[in-house]
Amino acid sequence: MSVHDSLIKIYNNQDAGYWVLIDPDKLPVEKIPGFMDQLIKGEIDAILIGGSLILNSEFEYFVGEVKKHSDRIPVILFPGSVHQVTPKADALLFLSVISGRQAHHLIGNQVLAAPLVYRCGIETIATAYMLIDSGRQTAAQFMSGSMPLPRNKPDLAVAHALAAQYLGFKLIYLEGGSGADLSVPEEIISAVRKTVDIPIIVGGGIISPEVAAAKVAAGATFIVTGNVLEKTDDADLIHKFSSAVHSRHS
Ligand code: 1GP
Repeated sequence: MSVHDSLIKIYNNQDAGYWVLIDPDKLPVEKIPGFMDQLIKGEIDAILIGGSLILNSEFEYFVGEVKKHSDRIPVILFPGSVHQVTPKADALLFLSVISGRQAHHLIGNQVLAAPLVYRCGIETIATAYMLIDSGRQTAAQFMSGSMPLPRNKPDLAVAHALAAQYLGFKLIYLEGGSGADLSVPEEIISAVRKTVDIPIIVGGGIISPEVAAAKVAAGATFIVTGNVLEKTDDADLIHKFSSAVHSRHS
């Protein structure tokens, strides 16, 4: 089964999934086996690897090490640039920053990446990436050179999400930005959920299992956390997040 098929299965069952974003700059390679062990025990559903800007020159090696220790958890690239393409992962979110109007981030980078992706033979999942205002400028906003969508205008988010669906995107990513002060508002998630019928990823600034559960209740299909696990001393936090996300049906 392709990674996309497995995501659609979760969506069609009206379940939700918990994904963890790993920034290669923040996890030393020697700590990968221990961290992966925690993720497997915490019953997460997918691993994202990527970042707006990665200084770690061993990207491909890093992804290979994560994959080696990932057991059956899919490893999905979440590239911030064309330099983050490698066949070592299971799939790649083929992103377009549709909230912006920067041609380079809408189609230019994708044209540069396409031959690399073709040579890799990696599965691609076309993903409409929408930056939502989160209180202050995030790295994703700065690097994309684009304005985020206002957080108090759900209709604008809905129109973008509909356009994405009509253009054939497979996933929508509502992004507050890594380390965001404010996560994506539930009003935006539920308005988009009511209108489009493709899975919705929500990430950025989700700092507790309760907040994750609220996003799922609003209609998120997949919840992404990154920073919060880098800062915690709570060994059980991963499991608390996955239980909160998986509890949609309980
Ligand atoms: C960024 O949504 C992810 O794309 C994760 O954000 O690091 O704030 O959890 P955080």
